[in-house]
Amino acid sequence: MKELILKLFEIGALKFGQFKLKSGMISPVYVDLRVIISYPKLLAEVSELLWAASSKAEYSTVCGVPYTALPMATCISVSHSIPMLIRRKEAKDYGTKKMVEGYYEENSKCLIVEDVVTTGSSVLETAELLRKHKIVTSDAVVLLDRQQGGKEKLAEKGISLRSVLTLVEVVENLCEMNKIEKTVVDEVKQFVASNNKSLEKNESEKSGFPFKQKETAASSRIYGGVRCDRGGYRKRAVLSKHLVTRKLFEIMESKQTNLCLSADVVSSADLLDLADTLGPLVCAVKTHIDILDDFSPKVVDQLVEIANKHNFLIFEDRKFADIGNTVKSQYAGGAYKISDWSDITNAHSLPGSGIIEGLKAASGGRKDRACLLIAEMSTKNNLANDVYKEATVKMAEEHGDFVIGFICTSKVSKNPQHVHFTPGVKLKPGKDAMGQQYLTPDEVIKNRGCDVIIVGRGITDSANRLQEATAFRNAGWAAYVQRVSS
Ligand code: 5IU
Repeated sequence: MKELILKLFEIGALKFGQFKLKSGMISPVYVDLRVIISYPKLLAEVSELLWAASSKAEYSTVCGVPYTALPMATCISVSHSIPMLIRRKEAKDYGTKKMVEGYYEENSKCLIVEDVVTTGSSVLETAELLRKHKIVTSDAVVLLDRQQGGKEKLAEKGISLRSVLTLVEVVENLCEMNKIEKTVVDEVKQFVASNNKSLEKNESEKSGFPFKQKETAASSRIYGGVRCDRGGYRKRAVLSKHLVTRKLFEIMESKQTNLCLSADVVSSADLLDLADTLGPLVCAVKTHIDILDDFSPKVVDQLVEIANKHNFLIFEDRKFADIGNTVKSQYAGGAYKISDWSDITNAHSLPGSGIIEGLKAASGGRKDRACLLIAEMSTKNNLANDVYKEATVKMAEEHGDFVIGFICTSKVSKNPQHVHFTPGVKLKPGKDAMGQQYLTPDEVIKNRGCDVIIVGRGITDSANRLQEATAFRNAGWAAYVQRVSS
């Protein structure tokens, strides 16, 4: 490895000094592996190392993340007779409009090849596109891991990242070879650590507790052998088994928001604009994809991109209600292919547990897909009574690998892993002309013990949506802070 590191240093692929990154952050190291293509021997060597690093992965095709990793994937393909796929960055505007070029079989496995990983978002983008084409992507390999959370982020999405080199290993070796000073090594190590730390610190500083929350006998209880506070999203993130629940609670804590925007608009442009403008303020965006007048698969691609950019979950409010066999096709197929792009969907418990089996089957066992059961509705004279509600909670308990919580108007389950989403929220109580009933964020979060407020017209009908969304976000978060610190 020493030789490789030295060569990379010598060709200027690694530079040390003060560099302003895309994010605005000042980094003591700059990595530019594009230059490798000017050194064919090195390119071949690097590709062999990438191939060797992924020897434990199972795959029948390779796909490079455009552009730098494309020649690396090509070398692996040619040297080891492994068919290659190319992921387009933009669809051609003529011909077949394919986003993935090359022959593949449904459910075949593909190894993603990348040159450098920082946050993992480029690998993830490629994985999501391949997954959309029903290509299994559970492994990726990278030449250099900058150790800035990418590996962990990808693991959350079910992708195991192997690397040939890590940044710390690179600088330690260069120092041993007297190429850089020890002070530079320390600076880089500090940069790596503070990047991770600043994430942690951000989270804890942003936890929203004006005074440190103490876990007292009164504020905590034992659930399933785990001691937890009554409502702390952070603790619940840690003890939650389901990936989506963990992710949701983590987003809520790090962005300090329990607001889910109900983006009930009829134009794609309006939907995307809302998601992009209000994305920083929300933990989730709820869609009714079938009310768009101008739906096209491109809209959900763009929505996923925006969700990644602003770190929120997508929740398609489909309210499945049919037999298992039918919802299976409704969830994965049809025009909308909901399971491809929506992290969360919801279902009525009315048909019994077969509906969950059907949805689960359609999700293909993906761990990053989850469902909420409708335990209660916000509307006047709805038919959900206590017996129905209790049976719904029991059904959720029995399907914890897919059901993560409820749509409800008050806390229905004591299981801290269950998330309670509440629709029918405005800043003042009230109703609409068709049976909708509104509660305030304070009532929903503080008094009724729910976790997420779902707000639609309270925001979308406002002349200043950003201002209104901020007001809902602040009200929801303040109610949460009061709940957990009381
Ligand atoms: N929604 C409800 N009540 C429910 C369920 C879903 O309002 O019981 I289940 C949906 C409907 C709409 C959003 O998409 O939540 C609420 O929108 P408004 O905030 O505009 O009322």
